Amino acid sequence: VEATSSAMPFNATKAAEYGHANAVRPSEGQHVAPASSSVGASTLSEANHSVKVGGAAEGGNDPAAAPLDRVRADAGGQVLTTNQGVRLADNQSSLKAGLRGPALLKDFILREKLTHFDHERIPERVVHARGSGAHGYFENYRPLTDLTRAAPFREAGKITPLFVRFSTVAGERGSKDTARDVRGFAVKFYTDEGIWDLVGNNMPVFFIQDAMKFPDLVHAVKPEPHNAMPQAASAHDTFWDFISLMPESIHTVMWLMSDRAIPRSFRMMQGFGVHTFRLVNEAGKSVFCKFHWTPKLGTHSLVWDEAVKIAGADPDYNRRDLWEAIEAGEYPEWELGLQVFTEEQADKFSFDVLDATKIVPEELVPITPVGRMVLNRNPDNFFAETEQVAFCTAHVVPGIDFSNDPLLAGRIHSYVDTQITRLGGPNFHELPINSSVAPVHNNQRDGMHRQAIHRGRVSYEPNSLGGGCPFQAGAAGFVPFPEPVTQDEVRGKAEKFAEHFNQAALFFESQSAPEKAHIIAAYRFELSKVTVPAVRQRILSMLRNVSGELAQGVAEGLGMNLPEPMPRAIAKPPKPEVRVSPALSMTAYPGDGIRTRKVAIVVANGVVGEGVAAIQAALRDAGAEGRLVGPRIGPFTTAEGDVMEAAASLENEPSVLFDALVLADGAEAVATLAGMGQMAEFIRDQYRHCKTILALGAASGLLTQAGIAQDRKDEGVLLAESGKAAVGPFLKALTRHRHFARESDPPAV
Ligand code: HDE
Repeated sequence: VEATSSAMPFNATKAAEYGHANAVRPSEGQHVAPASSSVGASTLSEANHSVKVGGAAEGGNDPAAAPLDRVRADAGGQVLTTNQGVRLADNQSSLKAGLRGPALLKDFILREKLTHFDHERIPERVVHARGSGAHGYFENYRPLTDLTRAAPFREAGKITPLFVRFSTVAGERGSKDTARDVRGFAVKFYTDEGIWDLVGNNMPVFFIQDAMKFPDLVHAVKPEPHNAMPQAASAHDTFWDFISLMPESIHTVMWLMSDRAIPRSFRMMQGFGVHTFRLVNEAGKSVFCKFHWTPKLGTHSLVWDEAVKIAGADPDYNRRDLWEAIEAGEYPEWELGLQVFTEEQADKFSFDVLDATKIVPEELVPITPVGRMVLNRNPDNFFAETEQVAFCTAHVVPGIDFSNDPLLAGRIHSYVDTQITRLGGPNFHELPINSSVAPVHNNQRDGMHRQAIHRGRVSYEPNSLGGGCPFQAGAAGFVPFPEPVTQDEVRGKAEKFAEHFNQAALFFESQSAPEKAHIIAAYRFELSKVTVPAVRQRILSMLRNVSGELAQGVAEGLGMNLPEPMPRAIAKPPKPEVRVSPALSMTAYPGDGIRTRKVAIVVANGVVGEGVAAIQAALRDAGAEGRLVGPRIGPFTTAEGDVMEAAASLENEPSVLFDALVLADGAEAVATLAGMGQMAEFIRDQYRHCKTILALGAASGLLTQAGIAQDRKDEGVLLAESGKAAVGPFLKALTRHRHFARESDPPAV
């Protein structure tokens, strides 16, 4: 078989070594040294030299992209082969002894295909199994060299490529996106000085204080081991049993019961590094630091009834949203902010900054914006990139260091360790998505799936045979912050770790009225799924230490009496510095405008086309989408005699997949829709989920039919005669996203 330059041989490097790309056999004794500048001839790690970009990166201009070219495979115009490059004559039938005879063992082609297929799956992540990823970049605003020598923060305008993976925690790889859960927010920075993974969550605190408890927490929340139920849900006995015995978890559970646990979009949630980290500057001076990502689109969430229905209508809801936004050029963006404080400041706080169940309120240490992250490229291949990406908290670069947070300590071990099982050995750093854009040279060798072909005899240091290379970097390398340690070895916790309720109360008291109501409803729902009354009772006794209003509301919802408050671990808890922090409410981050919001414009034959066109154009101008939804998909004739295409139907994209609703005018269309049960359901869900509804002309009858009578009209339910007149008020109402003033528990509609 002759390899031609148009049909690229699989291993171009090898062919080149023998002198020309068409070579089929090496000539005797010939050896061609690989040109050091040629990507094809170098080792994988050498090939990953950073291609640095000054200034702001354009859409898709990602310096981490080019190194991946070496492994990108495109089959366009290519012949089908086995993994060994043998061309396949027939990919339809196995080899048999006669047309009706037995299949033959010597059919290596069938066997290779089935064997590979049998091993297509790798173990899913033990937590955060379900995730979605995207490429992008970080752009630094100004030099932070006084604080840190970390490469991404060195110059103004500096661009560092990155890959982000968002995830749910408890559900399996194929579970739904809209489970009530923490969301992972993991960022891999491909810095000039190596990989830095900031493996965070969309909530700034964690359930436990010490890594020792992590397997227990995960076992408690995962499906129960005897019957593997429930999938992707914390609403079951074992989770709440564990929580009821772990008062340190209550602060994070408050966040979990809030709307933060059901984000409208990955693009509309905050991210947090959670732990206290260290920044270290060139002079070796260190400060403490907490990392915050704030989305440009603001923080927005679903409501619970909606999240439950979306799980059926589109289990890929958040994944699709991220994918479609990036495909449409609506690149999601976050601002990175730092809370920087000294050890002396930290010592004075009423809480311990090494305790991951605590935040540092912004009132004590404000957040300083330092740069922005833009996600501008979808992965080429889900498995190769999003599934195989390996985030590890141990991956830090010079200028970033750890604090003594005991939870972080466990993570520094756990993440590298888990990849060895999940990705099949210690060479996962060579997978293209994981490999550094800074050169990698060391004396680590061999192991399963080694890609690099290390040359020469030397795989030890010190050496003279290799000219002493690779050599130590000294002060230019990673130098750990020399934190003094002179204490006895103990199992235990520092005193301030024993206070569990102050910040849970701070969180609840900082919420708006609708947010508080949603938290109470979430506790009610989750605990209503708990079958053991003693567990519910213990949670209620815990909640009494958080807020009387909360405990009372939950108890009423469960038909229970309030028990005594849970005894506190310390009799006289320290007074909190802050009792209300507005930044803890999602209302603090409304975001700018309505870009990428999806509006359903319901049409049928006989619809008044002029109104539809006016609304659609206005939405387009505002960066939102007006999607035509019909009794079925396909063409419809307007009252004016034009043809409109419905992209969706009431059946295939139900109400919960839209942020707002427009009911178009036209007697014939309204009559058709009035005869469809799904229409009333569609309207009722829009209303119940507090979305903006606009009815044009005769369509107001559909509202009445759905039970939204005159006395239920509010600022989010708009009536108008013409589309043109309605545009202004409609867009204004849409900017508010939800109209919680209409909400009641139980829902009136
Ligand atoms: Fe993780 N966590 N974790 N975690 N975690 C994993 O690593 C672990 C914790 C977080 O998109 C695992 O590669 C321990 C806190 C994210 O690939 C595993 C402890 C925070 C992701 C693991 C924690 C996180 C993971 C599973 C306590 C927020 C997904 C697969 C000591 C700051 C990353 C894997 C991705 C994944 C262990 C606690 C966030 C098993 C032992 C706190 C976002 O190694």
